[in-house]
Order: sequence, then structure tokens, then C-alpha cells
Amino acid sequence: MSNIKSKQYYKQALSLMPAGVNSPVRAFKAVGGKPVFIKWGKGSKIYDVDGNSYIDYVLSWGPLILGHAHKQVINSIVQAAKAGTSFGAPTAAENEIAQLIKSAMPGMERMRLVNSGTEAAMSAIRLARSYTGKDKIIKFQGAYHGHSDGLLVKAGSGAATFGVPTSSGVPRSSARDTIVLPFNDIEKVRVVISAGHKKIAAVIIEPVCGNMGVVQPENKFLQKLRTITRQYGILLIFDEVMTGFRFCFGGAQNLLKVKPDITCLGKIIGGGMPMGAYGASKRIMNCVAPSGSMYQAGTLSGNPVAVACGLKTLRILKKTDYKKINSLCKELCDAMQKMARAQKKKISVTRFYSMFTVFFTDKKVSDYKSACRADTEKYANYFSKMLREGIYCAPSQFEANFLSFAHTKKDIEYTIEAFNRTITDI
Ligand code: HOZ
Repeated sequence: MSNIKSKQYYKQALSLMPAGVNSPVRAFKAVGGKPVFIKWGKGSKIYDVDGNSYIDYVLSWGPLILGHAHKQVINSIVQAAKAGTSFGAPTAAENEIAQLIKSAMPGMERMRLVNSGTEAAMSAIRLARSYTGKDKIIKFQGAYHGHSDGLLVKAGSGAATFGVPTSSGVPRSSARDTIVLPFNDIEKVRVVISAGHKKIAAVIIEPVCGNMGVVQPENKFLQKLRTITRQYGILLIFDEVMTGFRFCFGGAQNLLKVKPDITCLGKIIGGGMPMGAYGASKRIMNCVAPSGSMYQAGTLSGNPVAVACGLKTLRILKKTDYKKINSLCKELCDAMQKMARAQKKKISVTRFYSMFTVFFTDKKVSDYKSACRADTEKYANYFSKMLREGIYCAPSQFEANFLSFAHTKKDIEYTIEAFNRTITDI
């Protein structure tokens, strides 16, 4: 496997961008080696500048649920671009995508399209503060809701990967209003809320965590959280940036039957183009300017090319049976877990529908503390070996891997064989 061209591009990139990348985890610092530079993708595969191919389980960190360069999606992008790339004025397609999202998540009676998940979560927090007149928020340890100041406290994803869960440059005054609690610990939530509810505007949560690796809610944690927040007049924000349209045509809120007050979306709703959204009841969304006094705006919000890409993706998903992707992911994860057991390796494969993480620990992973017990050196070794096998996994222990509808049985069988070879000497 030659990496000559990737190395050259990386060397050049180092003189242009911090660590040579435009988002930290891409630098491969947590897994060693140098990043591969991708030239193109099709279906379940990506191809680098040296001509190597990889079965892709990152899928642009989730959005490409239909696989790379899906023909109909690309056609929609081309058609939209031909008609103009940005107007900074309303278009009919924005109504269409908002209507489709609302039909899948009826709690989003009104919504705003934005450009990323970070923007959606940041705006949702401002909205909750505006609506309740309170300042403090609760988030969970190891959860990641984008890189806005108040949310970059004890955060997961790249922040956890690089040991800067609370970023430098975040003013103490911003972090002061963020209360961080352990995921899946409802008693801690109860104690903190009953003592401090007069100052707490919202609880923000990834209903299924993806940014500390995949960690599921347990023992009706979300249902109980819903009851407590409602009881104390605190808004519940579901960050469904990763989970929205990933498990079904809707969100984790549909599957788990818990209705948040505010929903944040990103990734899949843009189908691989930059897009996010936040939405809530008409009453809550009426706070947003110019209906209300909470200001939020964006030149590229509802961008016609991004909307066309997201709209086509969602329309295809609406007609698609998710059973195929979910059962294929189950087959993959069950086989990996079985092989790990057979080889007596300390590995726990966590999975929720078509999202999964291979944790290098045999202990149960139910929160950030238990996720941190995983052996990150072993993960790094695993990542590099899988890459050499032609499999592109998340370049950090604290991230999710994803399947797409383009992944085939053959991809899965090859991955299982490669996994078995790979873990033998780890
Ligand atoms: N932190 C992102 C995933 N949770 C990674 C984004 C990227 O590097 O593209």
C-alpha cells in the first residue's frame, strides 16, 4: 500500500492548517500514522490520492447514509446549482424540506435551517434561555454538541480524543453556566435539578451518545429525564444531529417515544452538504427573531444547493426500509463480538441500530467514565491495521462508526475477516 501522495499533501497541509487539517480528529493524532487524503468516493467505498480503496465506516461522520456520490442525490445538487448557488432570500424548497422534517418529527412545529450541528445546538441553547428567562444548562460528560463556548465543557468527540474536554479560550463566564453530569445517572440529575431548577433553563442530551463512542440510554433514563424536566419547567433539548434519520425516518425521539421540547438536527438532513436545523413548538419558536427577541441569522441558512441535497436524501429515506441497514450492522457487530470472545480479547462492541463502536475494554460501557477505561493504544493499533486491510474506521476510540445503505453483505464479510486477523496480535 503506497502512501507517497498522501504524505506529500500532508506535508504541504501542515504549512497551511493547524496540524494540517480542518477538523482535529482527521489528523490521526489519536491513532498514529499520517492522514490519508481522499480523492473520491462511491457507494460504501472511498479512494485516496494514491489509489488505495477503503470500505468506509466514517461516512463523513454520519451524513452519507445512502453512501458516497448517490446518483439521484448528485443529480439534485447539479440541478439546484445550475439554478444559482445562493440567494439569501426564501426559496420554495426550504418549505418542502421543513414540511418533510416536520412530518417525521411533529414536535418541530416550527424550525430554522442553519449550516451545521454546532449552529443548531448553539441556537437551541439561546432559545431555551430566551424562553425560560434562565441561564444555566445541564449537559452530560463526554457528550459533544459542537464547539460553541458554553457547550465545550467536559465534551466528547475530538475534545475528548485530544484530552482537552474543556477547551482553552472558553471564558470562565461561559463555562460557569454549564453543569456537567454523568450520562445514565438519573439520581444525580434529580438531585441537581431539585436544588437548582430556578436557574436551569435546559438539559441538552444526545439521546443515544455517539461522541464518546456509541453509548445507549439505560433503565428508561430518557423517559425519567423527560418527567423531571417537565416537572420543574426545564426544557429538554435532544441533540439529534447524529441520530436524526439514522435509525428510522425520524429520530431517536420516535423510536424511544420521548418528546423533547427542542430538537437539533444536522448531518443526514443535509445529505453530505452543510446543513443543520433546530425546531420546537410554535410557542417556543415564536421567541426567534423577527417573531421574537432571540436573535439568530445566517447568510447561507437554507442554502438552495444544500437543501436540494438534503431534500433528495430525505425523500429517498422515506421510501426506504431501514431493516436492511440495521440488520447488516447487527450481523457485523455480533460477529466482531463473537470473534473477540473466541480470541479472549478485551473488547466490547457497542451498537445502536446502524451506529457502533469497538471499545478496547471488556467492561460494560455506559457513560464517559466507563468509555475512558478503554485502551486507546490498542484502539490505535487496531485502527492502523484495519486501515492497511482497506477499512476506514473512526480515527478515535471516542467516536461512532456508521453503516450506509450502500454497504453490501460482501463488505461486511470482508470486514469481519479483517477484524479477526487484526485483533489476533493486539
Ligand atoms: N467531531 C466530529 C465527529 N463527531 C468530526 C468532524 C470531522 O472531523 O470532520
